[in-house]
Amino acid sequence: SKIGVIFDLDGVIVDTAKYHYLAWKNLADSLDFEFTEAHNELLKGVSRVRSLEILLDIGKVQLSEQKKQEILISKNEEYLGYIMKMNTDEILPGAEKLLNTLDDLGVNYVLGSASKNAELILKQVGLYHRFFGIVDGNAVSKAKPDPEVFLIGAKKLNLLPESCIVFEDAIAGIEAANKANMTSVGIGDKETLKEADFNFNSLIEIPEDFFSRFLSE
Ligand code: B16
Ligand code: MG
Repeated sequence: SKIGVIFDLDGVIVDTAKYHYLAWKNLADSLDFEFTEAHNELLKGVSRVRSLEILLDIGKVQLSEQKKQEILISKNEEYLGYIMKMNTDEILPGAEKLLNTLDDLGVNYVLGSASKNAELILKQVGLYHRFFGIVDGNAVSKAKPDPEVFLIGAKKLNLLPESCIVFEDAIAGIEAANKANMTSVGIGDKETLKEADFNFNSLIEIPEDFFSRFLSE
């Protein structure tokens, strides 16, 4: 196909942010500071290591490198416990329909996520086999807003960046897509994601003929 699509995972295909929140909150509790859902917004689309730095800043806590490494491991273990209980019910509304539309149009799609657990999460919700390729936190050296994750996605799709459409829920992700010279579609609050080329509150709102403008150009 002349176009391809790159999907972010957390916040677009599934809502894993709530599980990250549970795990980070337990950590904050153990370090004796408050970590709210508003704070959690700051961690969306951000890498695991960077998330910990932001969290410790919020709590004004300083830890040794070794302690931080231990925390990253135990946080992920707790998070994986939640992930292992996920099933197809947790696919966000509109996601499967959108993938079906792309299949019907013969448009390939890949994943472009910061998560190192992306493969496992997609398998849990039964969508892994549908993706043409996976680019995740294990494949990149530079986190969003660096465009690396999406540029690797374009290579997997065998397309130029300008032929790729990115679906993202995080500011850093929209910034990465724009830097990559791709079409950016913001999923979520329009004010927050105002840098996006297109905005929708959720995948349900994407019209059936959304891709025709790109296919006929
Ligand atoms: P992990 P996305 C991101 O996923 C999450 O939004 C972010 O909160 C998380 O810290 C990051 O993945 C890393 O996740 O700890 O599983 O490697 O939105 O890029 O799909
Ligand atoms: Mg996201």
